[in-house]
Amino acid sequence: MHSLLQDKTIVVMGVANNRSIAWGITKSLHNAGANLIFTYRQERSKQKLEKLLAKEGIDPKMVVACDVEDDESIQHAFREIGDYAGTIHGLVHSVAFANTDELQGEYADTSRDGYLTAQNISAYSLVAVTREARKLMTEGGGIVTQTYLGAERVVPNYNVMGVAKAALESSVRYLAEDVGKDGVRVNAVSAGPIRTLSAKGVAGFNEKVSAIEEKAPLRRPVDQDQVGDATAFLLSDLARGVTGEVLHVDSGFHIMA
Ligand code: NDP
Ligand code: KAL
Repeated sequence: MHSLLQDKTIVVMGVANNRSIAWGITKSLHNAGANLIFTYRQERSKQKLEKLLAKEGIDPKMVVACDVEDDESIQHAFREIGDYAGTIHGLVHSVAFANTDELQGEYADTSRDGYLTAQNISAYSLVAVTREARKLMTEGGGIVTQTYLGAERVVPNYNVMGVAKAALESSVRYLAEDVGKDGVRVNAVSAGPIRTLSAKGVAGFNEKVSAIEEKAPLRRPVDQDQVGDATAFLLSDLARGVTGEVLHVDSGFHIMA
């Protein structure tokens, strides 16, 4: 396992704290031998990240600020990464945001601003970071984003985020075609519900975990480590024939009627 991503340099976006899916991914990538670079938005996330890395004994290659709402911030971050690290082999996109008041009630009530915010941060950001990251993937590579079943089906309260995730999943396919000629693969993991900072306080979350425990073939909840290992697989040569794919890591919940 330790050699799966040996000598690979991978950029991880979206660690906010120890519950973040991106933190589960970090541990899997580290165990697989990867060198890691991190991006963060809020200073608070950077502090949490640095504490976690120290505690886990992970020595990051770089920690760089990157607000995916801002093209200049993205370009600046990847220029710094290129200048310091040179070639990268992977990118993990684990970032999403919608206003809390749009994550309840009817989707029909979504405001134009709220719609655009969700699309901007949660879907367009993958397009923008893929464009910058591919320039540094001179030896080919893998890009993995995080999505949810609400992209495919109507999940109460997920609303505007479901529509943003539908755009994200479609972007995975279109981007896979664009960058495939450079030997870069683009895939998504569709995770079951995991209690993270983002999930905190959003309506209907607990019921979603109960539904997995009752209805999913494996009858147990999904955790960050399971998503981490699936992401490590998709970034590795084991998945060299896989691109444009959405891999469900949800105890099989999505196959049930
Ligand atoms: P977290 O709250 O731990 O992570 C969300 C991250 O998004 C934070 O690190 C946050 O950074 C970052 N972020 C938000 N806006 C921006 C921005 N403008 N620029 C840069 N970073 C930004 O939650 P999760 O780990 O749950 O979420 C990670 C991904 O997993 C998301 O795409 C989510 O939709 C997806 N997902 C989550 C599931 C779950 O059940 N938790 C299920 C399926 C998918 P900061 O705090 O520094 O602003
Ligand atoms: C059906 C589910 C129940 C929950 C409904 C909506 C969940 C939306 C996810 C979205 C990413 C949440 C937010 O954007 C929260 C935001 O409005 C407030 N939180 C923050 O600003 C915190 C501090 C920062 C760190 O968060 C972000 N995002 O920056 C869906 C469940 C079952 C599965 C989930 C949670 C899916 C998912 O996409 O996260």
